[in-house]
Formats: sequence, structure tokens, C-alpha cells
Amino acid sequence: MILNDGIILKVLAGLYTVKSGNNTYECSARGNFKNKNIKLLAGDSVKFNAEEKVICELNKRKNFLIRPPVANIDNLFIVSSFNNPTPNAIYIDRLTVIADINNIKPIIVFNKCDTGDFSEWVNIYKNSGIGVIVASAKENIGIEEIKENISGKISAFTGNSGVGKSSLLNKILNLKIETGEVSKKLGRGKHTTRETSLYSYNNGYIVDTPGFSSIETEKVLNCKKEDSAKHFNEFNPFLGKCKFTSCSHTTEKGCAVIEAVKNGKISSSRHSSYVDFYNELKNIKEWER
Ligand SMILES: Nc1nc2c(ncn2[C@@H]2O[C@H](COP(=O)(O)OP(=O)(O)OP(=O)(O)O)[C@@H](O)[C@H]2O)c(=O)[nH]1
Ligand SMILES: [Mg+2]
Ligand SMILES: [Zn+2]
Repeated sequence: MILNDGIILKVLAGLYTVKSGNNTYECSARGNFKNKNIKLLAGDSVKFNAEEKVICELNKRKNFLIRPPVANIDNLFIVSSFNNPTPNAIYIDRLTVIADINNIKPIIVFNKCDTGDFSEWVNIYKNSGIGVIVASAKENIGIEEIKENISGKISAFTGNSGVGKSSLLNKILNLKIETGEVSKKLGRGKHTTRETSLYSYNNGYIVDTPGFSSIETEKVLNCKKEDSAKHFNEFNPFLGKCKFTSCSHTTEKGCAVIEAVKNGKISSSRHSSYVDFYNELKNIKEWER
């Protein structure tokens, strides 16, 4: 049987849109994936039979995420908007950690800058080494900056429902992906985007994903609490300089990280997110990992 290599552009109700060369195929998947408990994801590279339209093998993954469900991505754009809902630092920072653990470059996008001033938010990240883009899909601001980061790469957009992910993609791609109003009563989006899909862009792909209604990120099980601080890159110059070698950098006296927060070298918001992350890892039982 002849197998071709392809990339999964979309997953919908057990059907996979696979792209190979200039063609796309609506494929099903061999039963052996289910038996092995493998969930094929948008972005996966696979071997498939074009005649029978069936996916037979999963090629090695560079990385994958559960939320959003994507594989093999280079960039994760973490999108927030000024209002409805307001940005949430713990949520943003958890996603930067998940990206770092998986060798994905996180880029924070503050969208709808036509509705308010993001400077306090930008300030939080100025020492973090993480790229921040202030944007407005409505007023065409920040779109070029986003484009500079995505040629030849796979880039996924994530964030709450209604923050404007699909609107940004429409500007970048010159498309008309469906977008939805933010409900006046609930103050949030209506889950307009229902599936994760890859769109071709400049030798790469951009991935639109359905937004979340509340703060739900995947539990990070594959990180030891002792390693958690190094995923906050701006802490690195201070690690190893604390009074106690076993310092958790949460409350200890003589902690170089906490000292750096006091001196304004690390933002207190990022440190709070770190403490939240550390405490969550501390409470994960060994059998849960
Ligand atoms: N004022 C303003 N409104 C925007 C901007 N970008 C998007 N919107 C509006 O915000 C609403 C939600 O936009 P979407 O692009 O559907 O949001 P989404 O993040 O894709 O939402 P889901 O698909 O539900 O996850 C729409 O009414 C957009 O017109 C912006 O830059 N400024
Ligand atoms: Mg959308
Ligand atoms: Zn410390």
C-alpha cells in the first residue's frame, strides 16, 4: 500500500482534513490510534493512504498541547482584550510556561487597543523577555508585527472567547473567518469558532482555535516544582543567589528573586503567577503525574 505524508489541517467529528502537496483529503483514522489512546491533532504530520482516505501512521511530534489541541507549533500567540473579559495574568503566565516547557515561543497579544490603554499590562512584561504586541484588528494596528513572526512557521492563536483571535486572523490572511459579537449581558464571546483549523500563510500555517469561556489551562504535570522557576526566564539571573539553596522563591527571607521583585527588576505580577504555579505543582500527587 502506498502511503503519502500529509499534515492535518482540521479535526471534526472523527474526520480529518489532510493536506498533501496541493490537495486535501477528508480522511478517517485507523482504529489502532484509538487502541493506543492517541488523539490525532490539527498540525500533526501523518502517513495516509490517499485512495482509501485513511490515516495509518502518526509521524514524530515536535510538541503538542491539549488546550488548545494542536501539534508541532513554533509560536503560541496568547491573545487578551482590554474588556470582556479583561486580561488575566495568571492565565497568560501559565500559557507562557506551557509554551516554554514545550519549546514553543510565546508571544502575548493585547488586542482591541482601540478600546483602552494597555500600558500597565505592557509594563508587566517589559523585563520578561517575552514578546508583547499591542494590536487592534478593528483599526489595523499590530498586524504587521504579528506577520513578522509567522513566515515559515506554525503559529497558534489562543485566548478567551471574544478576544478577537479570528478577527486578527482575518486581517492577517485577508479572509472572512466567522467572528462573533461579545454578549452585552454576559460580557464575553459566544464561542464563534468551533474547531481548530490551520490556514496557510507564507510557507507556514496559522491556527485558529476556539476560545475558552473561563480560565482553564491544562495541568502541567511534567514539571517538577524545583524546575518551575526557570520557566520564568527573567528569574534566571537571580537563581542560585538565594540564601538557602533549597529556596522556593515564594516567601523565604534572603531570596534573591523576591529581592529583585522589590527592586522592580521582576514584576510582582509575574512573581504572583510563579507562586500560584509553584503551589499547584507542590500539590500534585506523584501518582497523578
Ligand atoms: N473594538 C474592537 N473590537 C474587536 C477587535 N477585534 C475583534 N473585535 C470584536 O470582538 C468580537 C469577537 O471577535 P472574534 O474574532 O470572533 O473573537 P474570537 O477570539 O475569535 O472568539 P471565539 O471564536 O469565540 O474564541 C467581534 O464582535 C469583533 O468584531 C478590535 O481590535 N477592537
Ligand atoms: Mg474565533
Ligand atoms: Zn529564592
